[in-house]
Amino acid sequence: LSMTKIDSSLNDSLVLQSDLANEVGTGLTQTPKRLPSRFFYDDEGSRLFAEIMHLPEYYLTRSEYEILDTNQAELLRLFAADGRPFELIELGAGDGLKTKILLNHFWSQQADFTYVPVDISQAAIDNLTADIRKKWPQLAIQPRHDDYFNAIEQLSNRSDSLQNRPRLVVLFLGSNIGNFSPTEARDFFRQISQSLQPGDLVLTGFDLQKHPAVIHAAYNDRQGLTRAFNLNLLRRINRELGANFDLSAFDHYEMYHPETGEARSYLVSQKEQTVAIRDLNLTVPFGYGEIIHTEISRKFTREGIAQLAEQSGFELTNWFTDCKHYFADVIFRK
Ligand code: AVJ
Repeated sequence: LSMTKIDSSLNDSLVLQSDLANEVGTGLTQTPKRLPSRFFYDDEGSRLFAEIMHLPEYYLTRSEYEILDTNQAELLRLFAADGRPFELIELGAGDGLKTKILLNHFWSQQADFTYVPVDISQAAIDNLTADIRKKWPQLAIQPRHDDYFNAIEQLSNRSDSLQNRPRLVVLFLGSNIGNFSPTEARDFFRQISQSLQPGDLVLTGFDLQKHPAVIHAAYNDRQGLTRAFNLNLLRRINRELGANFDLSAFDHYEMYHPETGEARSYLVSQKEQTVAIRDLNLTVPFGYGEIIHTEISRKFTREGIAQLAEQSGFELTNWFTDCKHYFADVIFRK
């Protein structure tokens, strides 16, 4: 699991630059070429992803929305059990589209909680904070511009004593875990588990295995937003590392493999070409049809999720799904 140290006083294009440089340098000199999907989320990438969530083909968001909407009362009962205050820490909050359903309900029920959205995009966190302050001026919110790993590390360094501490409820929605390898996913939840106290909870979303055509379409939308999202990675490298990728010479390609549950995204070089990356003093040759692997969006089974909980020191206590059984939100209890 690559740990990215972030100085939250700087903006994300600055702080991740050396990390981006390293990963681009190694990823584009390997065969097959690859770039890590976490670099999708510069401000433009975060904006494009927010649009993807509204696409007809991108069922994940609607399915999870339905789950949270249907189960909001039950979730509040679980979070606020024993009448203890709770802290809702959302890793990768983005525009908070789905979380606002919960915030709205919790607020209307006068629940005693603080919302701590964490996101790698400064613009995303600023917009979300402004929106929430407008909708619910009295809601306690502590926004953090940070990456997941740092935010988790902070959980265990809290100064409040155990007795006075609110229950921590970590939200990790949207099947963001799908971008991790199985080992990374296990290590990620282990790290969260080690930072929590017994009784603390994680509410996390998993996209489930289903008809391959449904999954394939979600990453091949007709409007071409997923394509723009994927290509934006090259634009970012042009801007931040002084590269000269010609975006019109690369195409988007996605492939879902139902035996492994992996949806893989690629950028495809449409001709033989050489790209110069000034800041790395590197030229990268591309063959005709050569790919850069940019993302894995893993799809899960119920057994796989149960195993993940067990391997990372959690108990899977609740399982919520949408009416089509496309998606699951589950509670992992420490
Ligand atoms: C935000 C990681 C859940 O993998 O479905 C959307 C990102 N990539 N379309 C996903 C994404 C292409 C998304 N996650």
